[in-house]
Amino acid sequence: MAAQLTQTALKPQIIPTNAGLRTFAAPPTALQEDIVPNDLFYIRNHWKNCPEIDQATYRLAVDGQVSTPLSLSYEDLKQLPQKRFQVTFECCGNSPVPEYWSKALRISTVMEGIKGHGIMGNAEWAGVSLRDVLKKAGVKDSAVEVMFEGADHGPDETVGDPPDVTYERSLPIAKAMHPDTLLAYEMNGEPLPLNHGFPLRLLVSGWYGMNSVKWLVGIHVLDHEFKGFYMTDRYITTNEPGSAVPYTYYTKMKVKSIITNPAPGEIVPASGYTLAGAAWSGEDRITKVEISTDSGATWSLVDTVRPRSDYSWNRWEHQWTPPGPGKYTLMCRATNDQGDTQPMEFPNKWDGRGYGNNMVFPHEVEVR
Ligand SMILES: Nc1nc2c(c(=O)[nH]1)N[C@H]1C(S)=C(S)[C@@H](COP(=O)(O)O)O[C@H]1N2
Ligand SMILES: [Mo]
Repeated sequence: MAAQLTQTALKPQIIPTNAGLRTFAAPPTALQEDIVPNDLFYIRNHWKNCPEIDQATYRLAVDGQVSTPLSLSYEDLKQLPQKRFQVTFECCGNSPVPEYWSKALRISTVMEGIKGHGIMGNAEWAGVSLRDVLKKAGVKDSAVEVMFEGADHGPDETVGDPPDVTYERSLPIAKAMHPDTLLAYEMNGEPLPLNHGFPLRLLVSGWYGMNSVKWLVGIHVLDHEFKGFYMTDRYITTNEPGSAVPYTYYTKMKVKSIITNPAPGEIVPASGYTLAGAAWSGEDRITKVEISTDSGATWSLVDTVRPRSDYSWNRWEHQWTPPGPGKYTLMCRATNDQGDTQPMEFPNKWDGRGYGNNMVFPHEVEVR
């Protein structure tokens, strides 16, 4: 019995990031492998209980600016041509700087999971092109956006107001019609787990996580911009005072990279060590990853950047022989094919939310 308890304690588990048990981060070691296993993949739910949908009676409504409104069963969706590929995504609240740990979450206690970069993951997804479903319904010329309705609703998690709001997000028609925007029913070869949106979720390849609506029950084609609560009151950043555009609405993921090896607390041997990590940039390509082992004073190109698979992160490695025992601050910095490089500091300082942090992160290590 005692042995069994020890075994359970050693098994890596997702880590709560808020007191309401709505968000769980992947443990740092789960980000060391190419694919994050389903039971360690981060969970971001707006309400504690997720909807339990019966696959047999499930229907997906497709309506609005279409010539033929549809009501599709799980089996109907399975009949359509399948697409299967890897997609990395992160919550736009991933990697908040320490000043925002409690502020962004409106809690006084800092939960362990909020530290680091665990509110992200990479998995292999299978499903159908949203485009195929929209084409079946016949999108009218009047269409501007497509709104996605989740089955979950309730009072807003932080302030309780609105008292009953549904998780709904929209996409511009061009992204909705992109062949790699998926309606996913499988995650790493298994039916979508309950917490990840069973039986069906939207998967907006290359974009921040909040766009990928889980427990998807409605696809509504609109002739106007959708102004729902989770579009206009959440997941935005107030721009610097005096900016021409007042808000940033997060869409495609910004260029970013992290160090995964060594994991926090892991001691690096003085004889040498292979540093490793991941780099990604939404729809764009990573062209360069640099590493610094002296707090950003000097930089060199990492030894190896592995090609990404579809929309996955790029894994990278770098051989390091430390000058000697002691404490070091490591950093990695990625650049994409648009010429964007990670900033050295948190980019949205004036805003209280902590979203969209793609800064170069200090990674403290001890060499013995
Ligand atoms: N219906 C619904 N979809 C949702 C959410 C939600 O709470 N309800 N959370 C969103 C957010 S903020 C993120 S980051 C991702 C997280 O997906 P995951 O829990 O599968 O990792 O789902 C998005 N889709
Ligand atoms: Mo999120």
